[in-house]
Amino acid sequence: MKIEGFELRRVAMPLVSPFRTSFGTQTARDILLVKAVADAASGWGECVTLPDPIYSPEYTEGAVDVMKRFLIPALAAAGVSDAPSVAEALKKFKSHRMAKGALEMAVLDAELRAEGRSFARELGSVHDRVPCGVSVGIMDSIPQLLDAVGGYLDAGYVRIKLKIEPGWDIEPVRAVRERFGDDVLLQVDANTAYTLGDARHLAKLDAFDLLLIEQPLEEEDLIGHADLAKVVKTPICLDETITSAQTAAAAIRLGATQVINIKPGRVGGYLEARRIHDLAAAHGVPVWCGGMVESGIGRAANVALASLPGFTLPGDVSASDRFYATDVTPPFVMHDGHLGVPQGPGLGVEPIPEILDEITTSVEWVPAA
Ligand code: OSB
Ligand code: MG
Repeated sequence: MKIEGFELRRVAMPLVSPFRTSFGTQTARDILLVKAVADAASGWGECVTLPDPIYSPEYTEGAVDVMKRFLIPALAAAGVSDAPSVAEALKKFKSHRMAKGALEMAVLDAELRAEGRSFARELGSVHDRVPCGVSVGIMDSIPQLLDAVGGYLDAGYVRIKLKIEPGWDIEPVRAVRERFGDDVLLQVDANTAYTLGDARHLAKLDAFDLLLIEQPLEEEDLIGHADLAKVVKTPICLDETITSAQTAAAAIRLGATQVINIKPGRVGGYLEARRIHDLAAAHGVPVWCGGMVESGIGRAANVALASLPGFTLPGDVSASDRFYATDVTPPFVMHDGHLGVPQGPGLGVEPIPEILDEITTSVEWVPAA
């Protein structure tokens, strides 16, 4: 396969409702889609950066810049023609994993489409559908939260994740448990909003039988998470901290994480995501697939990944309409709390041309030959 270049396309997608986390509120997604154009086929990638470096050090304008200035020229210079050589060719550039992951995803999609194989088959899928969890933002009031959670449970979501921060933690969890009962699979995500000094406070969550508490402390604080795990009985699950199979191995060894949230963009792509899945499985550590409010492009690949055998907990793998009234691909629709795993070549889905045109805010062609 000869790669001719990459199309970098920005699309504007309004959210159905504001999504508030401890690091900020999103009302729309400005998504960078990457199309790898090769002689054999074209493929799509989605860069999961946010506009500001507030979840990860990466941000969308930075991703565009590093792709154009360094990553795509390096792929061209190395004559990269398949997905496994992408990470190798880009290794000399530090970090920028979301940017690298988006390019690798586009090349992988092109390669698989040319070969007529699906992401699911390539990654090692063992299920034809995956259970859906939903990430519920911080709200202005508890009644508002209970309405939102009730709506998601009625829609069929099998697991609820509540975003928390200091001042919005014990009471919202208590209220959801009281209203919806002990059988609901429930977990929380702090996005680094606490310090080790909050250990006693966080231990109050132990009363609510949560599946896990996600990323309570700063991303670099492995030791803090290991210490916290000795005070809090609820399993700790790292998100932001896990940037590679290497950091995952360190976190497991130190006892800093009992469960892992795997987000392909954060770790540099689907191939590294699979390595983390394999490593975790070898250590008996459950994993689940995280989300970055993806369009149908990223969602398709996440659903495929979530169907690997080690993904034993429901992920932040929701239907398109959780975030978007109009998705760029045919929408992912939930049936009985599950999404079907796409089985067609590559991602198994493609942008709908008219919708893509309508939501595109800019397109740039970067030759790789
Ligand atoms: O921490 O998991 C997170 C969204 C953007 C950035 C970080 C996170 C999230 C989510 C939403 O929780 C996940 C989704 O796409 O459903
Ligand atoms: Mg998280």
